[in-house]
This record gives sequence, structure tokens and C-alpha cells, in this order.
Amino acid sequence: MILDKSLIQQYNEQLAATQQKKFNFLKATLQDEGHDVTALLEQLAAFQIAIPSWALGTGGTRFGRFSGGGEPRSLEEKMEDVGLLHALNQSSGAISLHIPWDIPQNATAIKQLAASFELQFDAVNSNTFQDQNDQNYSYKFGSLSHTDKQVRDQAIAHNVEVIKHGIDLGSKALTIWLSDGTDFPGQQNFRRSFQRTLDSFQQIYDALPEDWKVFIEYKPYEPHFYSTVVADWGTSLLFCQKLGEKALGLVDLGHHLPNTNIEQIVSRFLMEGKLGGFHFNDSKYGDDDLTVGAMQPFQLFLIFNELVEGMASQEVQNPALSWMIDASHNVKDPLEDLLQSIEAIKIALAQALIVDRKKLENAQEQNDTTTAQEILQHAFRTDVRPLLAQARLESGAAIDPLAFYRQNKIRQELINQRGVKTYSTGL
Ligand code: PSV
Ligand code: MN
Ligand code: MN
Repeated sequence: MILDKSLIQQYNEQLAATQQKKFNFLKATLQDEGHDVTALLEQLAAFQIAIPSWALGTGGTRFGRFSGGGEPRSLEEKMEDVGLLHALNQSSGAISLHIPWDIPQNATAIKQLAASFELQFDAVNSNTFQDQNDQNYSYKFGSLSHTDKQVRDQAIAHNVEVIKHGIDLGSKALTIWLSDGTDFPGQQNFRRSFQRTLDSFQQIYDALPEDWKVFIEYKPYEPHFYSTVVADWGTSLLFCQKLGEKALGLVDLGHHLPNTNIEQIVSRFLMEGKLGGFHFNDSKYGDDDLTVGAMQPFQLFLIFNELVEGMASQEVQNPALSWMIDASHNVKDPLEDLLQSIEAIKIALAQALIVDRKKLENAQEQNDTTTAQEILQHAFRTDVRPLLAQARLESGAAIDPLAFYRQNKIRQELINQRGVKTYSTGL
């Protein structure tokens, strides 16, 4: 479905007066506090968050999938959905593919389609956590860490093939999430598993083009419940440091044990210049893959607070980051869910951008804990939504993308085109 941009314009005209009123008030408040509102609007408009191809359908649990209807049936339709999101908010200008769920049969045609939706290709993702019908060896007992060299070689070859697909599409990074691990004490030797994995990573690293990066994603448990080879940020960092400059850590917010201080992890990665990017989602218990900001918006703000502070600091030398959502579940329309996630990310970014850095640093130096806390909470409690809406309005997106989506019955339109019981590839 291709969105007629004049519909967005007409819609915005209806909301323009109310938006103006809300924005003027916020603008004046922020200016009084010393902020450059034009610069803020530019930063917000420029901020793009990639959409994973597997988030466009329902999913998110191992126990069943309940299609909401009109799910994309092919890579082309997945791109169409991301194009739709991008037209609605001008903030989702990239798609991240998972191979082999999304094998591009004709890279030139796929690239042309992407260009027609103004989309780029974000990191490509390999998959050695499932067996495919045509493969020779099983990943039941691991892939890149496997005891059998033939299995490791097969998994390495898959990653190299994923890099090739990425090169054809203009991607610049490979994300490896390695599910390898054990379920019972004694099942494997921790040190040897690490060393075998390092050797496999090294071979994949050596196949990276000059201008590429590899992101090493960590996760404490699931699918394995006793140990995971890349279980935490320390292990990810260790691999990255051993591999070299192109290897960077990837923080998936759901991949931490409850109450982990993720913002401090972000700060440590940045300090070492080893932060590659994010998989945004939210959770209450584990890797719940819920809508970003649905559970812990303050934590999200604190993460962005570290990012904004770190990336602006002369002391930090970290490459540009890759931003992505990694969320999917059964109960909401995936496109509505993604619109909510993008909004939550941008709210956190905007709030982090209006933290009074000088005052905060001063309060920290003076050990004035109350003032430091007040400064952060003041930013977090500021309703920045009119700023986001203004950035959208000025970039040709809908003032309220979710309301527009509902009002124009876009899901119904997708169901009419694709059918009621369609399932996209993914988990
Ligand atoms: C694993 O839980 C993960 O977060 C990895 O990023 C995968 O690539 C993705 O989910 C999809 O399964
Ligand atoms: Mn992830
Ligand atoms: Mn995950």
C-alpha cells in the first residue's frame, strides 16, 4: 500500500491550530531555559530508527501466533510496511533484514523498491539459532561454538553469505546474535566454548569489507537456561576487544537480568569506544520484546541521557550508532506498536537533549545529589510531545501518526489487499 502524501497534508491542516498552540507554549518554556529549539527540532527530525523485518507480523512468544490480519507475505510487502511507517513519521528510514527469513532474490529490484520508499538497509542479521531444511549439520548443540569443526564452518559460511547479501543491498554491518549455550552444568567447558567462538568470530571478521562493522549482541539466557556463550556486556566487550576496531557491542534492552543498570553499561561501552548500537524494546520479566517505553520509560530516558552526554563528550571516541527496534508480540497491531515504540524513543531522546548539562556537572562536582536528581527529573517530566509533533510536521510526516493510521483504516486496507490470515516470516 502506497500512502498518498496529500492525505497527510490535509490531515495536518486539521490539527495545525492546536499543534501551534501546544508548540508555542513549549517553545517559549524551553527558550526560557536556554535551549535552542531550532537545533532540537533538527536533531529530532534527523534521528532515524531502523525497523526489523521480523517485527511487522505478530509473534513474540514460543507458544503461538495470532495473526491480526494483513501481515506482509514477502520481503517486498515487509518493505512496503516500513515505507508506510516512514511516510507516517519520517523517522523509520531503514529496514534490517534477517537471513534466511528475508532472502533478497533480486538485490537490484529490492534496492529499487527500497529507494522508492526512501529506505536504507540497516545491519543484516545472521541466523544460526534455527536449523534450515537444506543444511548439512544441526545447531542443536551450538553453531559458532560447536565442538565439531564442520558445524562451526557451516555457521561461519552462513555469516559470510549474510555479509554478501548485505553488500548487494548496501548494508554496512552484520549483527550476530549467538544463541549458543548450555542447559545443564558440566555440559560444556566454558573456556573452550569461548575460544572456539572467538576463532569463528575471527573468520567472520576477516570476511568483513573495509567499511563494515560487526555487532556482537549479548543475552543472558534463552533459548539456553544454564549458560550462554555471549551472555553479558563484559563477554561482548571481550570478544570485540580481541577482534578489533570493526567489532562493537550491541545492547538489546531486553537482554538483561531484572534491575540491571543498563545506562551504566551504555556508559562503559561508550567510554571504550565500543558501542555499536541498540535493539530497543521493553520488558517486565525477561526478553519480553514489548513496546519501547511501555514499562520503564525512566530507564529509557536514563539510557539516552548517557548517550547524549557520552556522544557529545570530547573524552569519548565512539563511531556513529545504529538504532533499531527489536520488539514483537501477539496482542497489538504491529504497525501501531512500532509507531508507539518510535514515539517513545524520540521522547526519551528529546528529554535527554534538554537536560541542563552544565548545571548537572556542577551539581555532580559539588556532590549536590538533590539538585542532580532534580535536573534529570525536570527533563524527564517535561512533556516534549509537541516538539516531536512539530519536527514531524516540518518534515512532511503526520502530526499524530497513530491517529492518522486509525482514521484512515490502514490495517483494514492491508487486510483487503493481503488477506485475513497471513503470517510473515520470523519467530
Ligand atoms: C534474540 O532474542 C534477538 O533479540 C536477536 O536480536 C535476534 O536476532 C532477534 O531477537 C530475533 O529473533
Ligand atoms: Mn535483539
Ligand atoms: Mn531478544
